[in-house]
Order: sequence, then structure tokens, then C-alpha cells
Amino acid sequence: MQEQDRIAEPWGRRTPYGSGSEWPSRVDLHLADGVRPEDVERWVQTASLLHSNGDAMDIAVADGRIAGVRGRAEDRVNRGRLGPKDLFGWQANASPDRLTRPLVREGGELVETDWDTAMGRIVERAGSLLQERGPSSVGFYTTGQLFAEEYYTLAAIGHGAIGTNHMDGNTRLCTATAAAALKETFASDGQPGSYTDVDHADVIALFGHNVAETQTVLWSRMLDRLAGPNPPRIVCVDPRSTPVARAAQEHGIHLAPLPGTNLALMNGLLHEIIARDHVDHDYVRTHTVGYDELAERVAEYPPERVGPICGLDPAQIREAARMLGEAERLLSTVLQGFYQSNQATAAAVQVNNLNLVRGMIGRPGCGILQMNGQPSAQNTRECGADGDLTGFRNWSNDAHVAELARHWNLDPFQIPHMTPPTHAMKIFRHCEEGSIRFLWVTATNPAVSLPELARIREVLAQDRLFLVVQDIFLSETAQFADVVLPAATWGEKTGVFTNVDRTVHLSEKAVDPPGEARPDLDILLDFARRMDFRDQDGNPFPQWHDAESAFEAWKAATEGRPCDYTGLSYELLRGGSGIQWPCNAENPGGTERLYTDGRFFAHPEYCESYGRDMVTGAPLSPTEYRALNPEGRAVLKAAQYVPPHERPSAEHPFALITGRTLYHFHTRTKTGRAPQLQAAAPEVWVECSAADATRLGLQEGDLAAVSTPRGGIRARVRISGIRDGVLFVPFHYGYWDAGASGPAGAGAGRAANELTATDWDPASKQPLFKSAAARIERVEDSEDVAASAPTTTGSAPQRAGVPPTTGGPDAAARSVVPATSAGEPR
Ligand SMILES: Nc1nc2c(c(=O)[nH]1)N[C@H]1C(S)=C(S)[C@@H](COP(=O)(O)OP(=O)(O)OC[C@H]3O[C@@H](n4cnc5c(=O)[nH]c(N)nc54)[C@H](O)[C@@H]3O)O[C@H]1N2
Ligand SMILES: Nc1nc2c(c(=O)[nH]1)N[C@H]1C(S)=C(S)[C@@H](COP(=O)(O)OP(=O)(O)OC[C@H]3O[C@@H](n4cnc5c(=O)[nH]c(N)nc54)[C@H](O)[C@@H]3O)O[C@H]1N2
Ligand SMILES: [Mo]
Repeated sequence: MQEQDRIAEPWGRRTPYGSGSEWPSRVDLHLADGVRPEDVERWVQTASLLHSNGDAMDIAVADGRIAGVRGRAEDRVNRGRLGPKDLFGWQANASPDRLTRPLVREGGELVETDWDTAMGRIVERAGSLLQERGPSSVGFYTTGQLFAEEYYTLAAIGHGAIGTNHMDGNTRLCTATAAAALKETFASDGQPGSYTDVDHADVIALFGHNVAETQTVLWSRMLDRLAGPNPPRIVCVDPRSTPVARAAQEHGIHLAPLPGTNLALMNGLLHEIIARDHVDHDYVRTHTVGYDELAERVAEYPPERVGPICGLDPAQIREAARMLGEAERLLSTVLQGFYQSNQATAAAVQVNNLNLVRGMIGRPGCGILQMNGQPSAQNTRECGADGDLTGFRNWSNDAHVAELARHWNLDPFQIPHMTPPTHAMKIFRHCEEGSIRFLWVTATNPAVSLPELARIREVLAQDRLFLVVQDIFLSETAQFADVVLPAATWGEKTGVFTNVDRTVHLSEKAVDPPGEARPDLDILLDFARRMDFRDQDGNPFPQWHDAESAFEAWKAATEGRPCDYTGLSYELLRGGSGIQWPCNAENPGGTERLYTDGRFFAHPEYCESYGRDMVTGAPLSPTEYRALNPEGRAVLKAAQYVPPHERPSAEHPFALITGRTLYHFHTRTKTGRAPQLQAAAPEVWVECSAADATRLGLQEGDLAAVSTPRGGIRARVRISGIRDGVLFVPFHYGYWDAGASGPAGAGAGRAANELTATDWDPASKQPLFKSAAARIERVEDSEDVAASAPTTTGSAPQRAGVPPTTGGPDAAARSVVPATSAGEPR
């Protein structure tokens, strides 16, 4: 057993392994101060809810409280490892400022009340609006952080019982492009690859994905490959010098394109791969459509043309294309550097194209991971609590709608499907214009996370909008609410959720929620009962009543669909590893990779989506799709580069990107309340390059004003390895502050989204958080104090002498590498 400061060493110790071997296990453990392993009364099974990786763990319960966590060695995802957020984030559960009673607005103030009063107000307002203005006056904005049972229930209530089309998740901000890219190429959502592809790949290419900070345990897996025999090459496409970029410099190649030029770069890479004939023509002929158009399109993008667009040397593009073209087992991953940037879907689709033209899909080491970000974003999509129809059904296929209506025992006409589902950005527009009068927000904090916050605050503050916020804290958003509902969370309720590579984990209740807080599922079912929703036989709808009965109903609704859960049960998920869907009679142990036989979910009668025009976003009609892809192959879709809407100018000369740091999760409601994590990254900063800093006379630690046409913030300058001409601001810092007794009031001016624009990708409708023009000016000298940005991560300083990020004794975690776990060949 070894101890390590896991704030200073986020990835822990190496357990090297070679290509094709099994990833050795390493069990990480952290217990609260003073709690010894023998004090633990129970270990309760769950997985991490602070990212999409699905790190399996057990919660230690001592004295009726959560007292720590331990990784689960038997799980396929993490083999026992935990990252810093996993190790320390659980402490937020026991924060003294958890919501414990419902709140209602009285004379302008939020005051505590009982559940009957709070729910009574909700039911009264929803009921009268439904009667007077119909279902389109009611909207739901949910999350990627609840459990499948809860999303399924929400979908049934919203799309079924109420029949509104206005339901989406913050997954729109997160994985909408992952889903859209999969739908464009495979006509259905569903992650093709598997995490075990990391064990086999000889090239791992990461496109706009800072896996080292955002899925630390998956990066540990990659680091262990890099430390073992026959390490893979790493290709990294990111304008910042992230830990991934630094590894790529050593083990492969790092391309740092100008933000918003991903599509041009992808076209350039495909140009080279096709020109050098690194194409698996057999695969392309048998399993795809669209190759000729793709080849024709990318022929227009030789590296000499792409280089100046992206701000890259054409030789670098050639070199990267050669690595990708000569790979024998290529694993590609994509995340927000593509999804939240200009031409998001079109660029992400080119990554699918890359693997397809190389025939690298459905075999060990050959995978595509169109990543998720939030822990249960996958389930939001599957269950249909976003713009999707439950079970990856096709909203423009009447037979699919009818099938879902049969599961729910409702009239199919009750399920809205005549127009595309309303995406989140449009839901807020409808609130702004007044056609939506009731918005129920569950487990998301739009007052910090949506673009152009000055506008969002105005939308949320309107009198005519009845706002319900269901959260575990009085978030920035909750402060605008008419009714605040206190929710139970992870560790306090039971349900399942599914990670990036389709691994389903059961998360069991370990302790009671604080005060009167209730599981989100119970709140939603209570609402349905009070509204007296009924099915066609007059029985209460939804027909389920608790987590397990909701899971059974959800399973039934997935039968025969790509995300088939019918072979799973709570019992099966207890004790061992998580299991990958589809899991059914044919695949009782789950399914490691999709599309191993070159057959797709793309048949016109079966597919989830007919696709969209990637430039205009217009949905294709069934007839158009049938003509394009009658046999249900993979579709190679080409696109032309179009520059970002907002480009650097004389007044705003920088490209501004926003994103994450390793130690915080989103708006910090949880990580800001975990002392080790908060201390590692206590305050916002802005990154710029050494050359730009010198030019502007900026120094490490100077207080700067950053502004865009929407607004401004103040932040200390970190001179980092970011490319010239680009600024980076982490988006975690709203106006809530740890240590303060409560939120300090709007407008403290440090949230990245004061700066971002109301603009989105035409196909996925995902907002472009990584595409704005900005200026930066010094406000105050540093006086020799460095910015408080982490030194271990993408924000590593260029200047010597900045104090390193450490966690001290409070951040010591134990880890055990079993002797039998030596990376043996399989
Ligand atoms: N520590 C931590 N982990 C998390 C989360 C968290 O908040 N904190 N959140 C989770 C969630 S919900 C998500 S969605 C994921 C997100 O995970 P990531 O996508 O890995 O994180 P980001 O920091 O948003 O963006 C990744 C990278 O995109 C780069 N980038 C910006 N613009 C461009 C561009 O135009 N082109 C290219 N090629 N790259 C660009 C940025 O420099 C950044 O390093 O993380 C998940 N994991
Ligand atoms: N500028 C910029 N903006 C971004 C991004 C970016 O990269 N740049 N990334 C975008 C992305 S990818 C994402 S995913 C979003 C995330 O944005 P948000 O979803 O707004 O961020 P969170 O802080 O995760 O908010 C979750 C809320 O749910 C509450 N909560 C936690 N657990 C539970 C629970 O069990 N039940 C209930 N009812 N509530 C709970 C938390 O207290 C918190 O208030 O931000 C987006 N915004
Ligand atoms: Mo996300």
C-alpha cells in the first residue's frame, strides 16, 4: 500500500502494460480524516458522477455518513482507479448548506415551506397553463447528471402525459454533437468503441479532447500504455499545451490549430490519407456510401491550403496524416474542442470518416469514441429527456412513435412529433418571448453555464415565467426560482447510469438525504400523481412507482432498440463489473464493440435519424434518406470549411476559448465544497501565450480585463503554453464562492459565459462556447503574486518559481497494486 498526494499527482502511480495485455488493477482509496478502514460499516456500490468515465467505486459508510470511497478492482472501466474528483468530491454531499426544505417565493423572497405547499404551487400553475395555453406553454430543462430511471420518467411525463415538445437537457451544451455526429454517420446514436481499445491501439488520436483533465482515469490507462512495451503514438489536436499535448510532443505529434478551424484541418488530413491511398477500399465498398463525394470534397484541401487557415505548418499536417494513415489500430476520440467549436458536427463527422475510410472500426484497438462529458448524458439521450425520442426511436417515423405510445399505453397523437424537438437554446428563446410560461429546471445551473449570461439572467428573472429549480444547493439559478425543490443526490438514492463506452453501472443508496430532500425520481412521480395523469386504461401514469419498477419499465421500452437493456437487472449489476449495452438474450454479457460485423443501425425502417444537412441543419426527409442509404450502411458525409462567425478583429484581436480544469466540475457546486479541490483552483484565471504577454506588457499574475461584444470579466493572467493569438478562461466560476456564507449576488464578473455568444452549430444545435473574439487589458500589476491556476495541468506556467499545486496531507490517498495484476498477455 502506498500513499500519494493525489492533488499533486492526479493520475497516481504507473502500472505499465503492453499492447494487447490486460490493464493491471490498482485500487485507490480515500477515507475522511480519522476514519480507519476497520471503522467502515458498509461499502456501497456506485460509480463516479463527476465526469463521463464511469469510474466504479464503493462508498464507505461510517456512523451513518459517507466517510470515503474506494475504487472497484473488478470493474472493466477503471480497474480500481479513482481520480481527484472521485476521491474528494463526495464531501460536498454533507455540506452544511445543502437544501433541506422546499422554498417558495413570497413577497420577492425565497422562504422555506413544506412539500405540499411547494408541489401545490407547481401543480396549480402547470394545470392552469395547460388548460389556458396548452402543452407548448410548459418546458423542461434537465441535465446529464440524473439516473436513467429519472430521465425515463421525465420523458414519459413531458413527451407523454403533458405532450410538450419543449424538453431538452444541458446535454445540448455537452454531447449534442456526439449524438449528432453518430446520427449523421451511423443514422443512430450509440458509441461504436470500447475503452479496451486503448489496450490494443497503436495510434490514439485525440481531437479537441483534454482527457488528462476531464477523464483522468482514462488518461491513466493511456499513460500506462505509454510507460509499457510497444507504446502507442499519440496525436493531439488542441490549441493549448494540455498534458495530452505534451505527451503527444514526446510520443507522436501535437497540432495546435487556431480555434474554429477543425473542419479545415480534418479535410486536410483526409486529403492526405486519400491522396496517399491509406484507404481500406474493401471496407469502404462493402460498408459505406458517399466515398466519392468525400474524396472529391477533401481534394480541395491540400495541406498548403489548410496550413494558413489553421495557422499550422503544412509539413505538420502531412506528418500527422502519415501517422493516422499508417496506423494499424487507430483509436480516435473527440470532445469539446470539436463539439463546442465552429462547424461542430461537420468536424466531428470527419473523425468518423477517418476511421471508416481506414476500415478501423469494430475491432480491438480500432474504435471511435465520440465522447460524452457528463456522467449520465448517455441516459438523457437514450431515455429521451432531451430532443430525442425514448429508446433511440426516430421522431419522424410514425411507426416508432406508435411503438413508444404502446409502451406507455398512451395515444400516439399525444407524443409530439410533427416538428423537430425544441433544442435548449430555443427553449430559452421561447421563455424570453413569453410563449413558454413554466420552466422546470432539474440538476443544471444555466445562470452560469449558458452562453451570454446577461441575457440569461434577464430571461430567468421575468415575472411571467414560472421557474421551478430542483437542485441540491441554492445555485445561481435557484435564486431566480419561484419554487426550489431540495433533491437527494448520488449516494442518497438508487438508479443506473451509463458511461461513454456504454457501460451501465448501478449506483445504490448509501445514506439518507439531508432534511426533507427527496430523490429526483420521487419528486417527478409525486408531480405526476398530483397532476392525476392517466394512461389509456385510466390507470395512473407513469405506471411505475420506484427506482426498480422504473428501471423495469425502461428496460421494456428498449427492447429491440440499439440501447437494448432487456438483459440487465439490478441484481446482475450488483457485485461485479458494469456491463455494456446492448445487453439482451443474444448478448447476455453485454457488447464490447458495436458494428463488429459491419452492420449498422442505419436501415431506413430502423434508424434513429435520417440525418441533417450539416450546413443548414435541415432534417432529411425519409425519402431522401432512403435514396441515399437504402441498405443501411455507414454514411461518409463531406463538408466544406466555413470560417467562424466571430473572428478576431482590430478591436477584439484574440480568439477566446473556454473549458475546464482538472480539479473542478462545471459550476463547482460540488467541487467548490470539497476543500482539497477548491484549494487547488480557487479562483478564475485567463491564459495567454508568452509572446502575446510580452507584446501586451502582461505578466504572470497581473489582473486583467477580458472582454467580448457581450461583456467583460476580470481574471489574473497565467502565461501558459497556449498558442499565440488565443485566450483561455475556465468556465467554472460563477458568483458563488466557497467560504462565503452564501451567493454574493449577480454580476461579480468572473464567469466565462459573460463573454460567450448566443450561437450554435446548425446540425447539433450545440452552443459554440469555444468560438468568440476578445480583447485583454491589464488592470493591475501582479505585485509578484502568480495566478492561482493549477501548475499540474494545461494551465502549467511558463514562468519559473510559481508555487506548484499540491494538496498536502489532506490529499493523501492510498493505492494498492495487487501482486497478481501484472499486465499479463491475455
Ligand atoms: N475536471 C473536469 N472533468 C470533466 C468536467 C469538468 O467540468 N471538470 N466536465 C465533464 C464534461 S460535462 C465534459 S463535456 C467533458 C469535457 O471535456 P473536454 O472536452 O476534454 O474539456 P474542455 O476543457 O471543455 O475542452 C477540451 C479542449 O478543447 C480545446 N479547444 C478549444 N477550442 C478548440 C478548437 O477550436 N479546436 C480544437 N481542436 N480544440 C479546441 C481546449 O483547449 C481544451 O483543452 O469533461 C468532463 N469531465
Ligand atoms: N463557457 C463555457 N460554458 C459551458 C461549457 C464550456 O466548456 N464553456 N461547457 C458546457 C457543458 S459541456 C456542460 S455539461 C454544462 C454544465 O453546466 P451545468 O449543468 O449548469 O453545471 P453543473 O454545475 O454541473 O450544474 C448541475 C446542477 O445540478 C445540481 N445537482 C447535482 N446533483 C444533483 C442531483 O442529483 N439532483 C439535482 N436535482 N440536482 C443536482 C448541482 O448542484 C448544480 O447546481 O456547461 C456548459 N457550459
Ligand atoms: Mo459537458
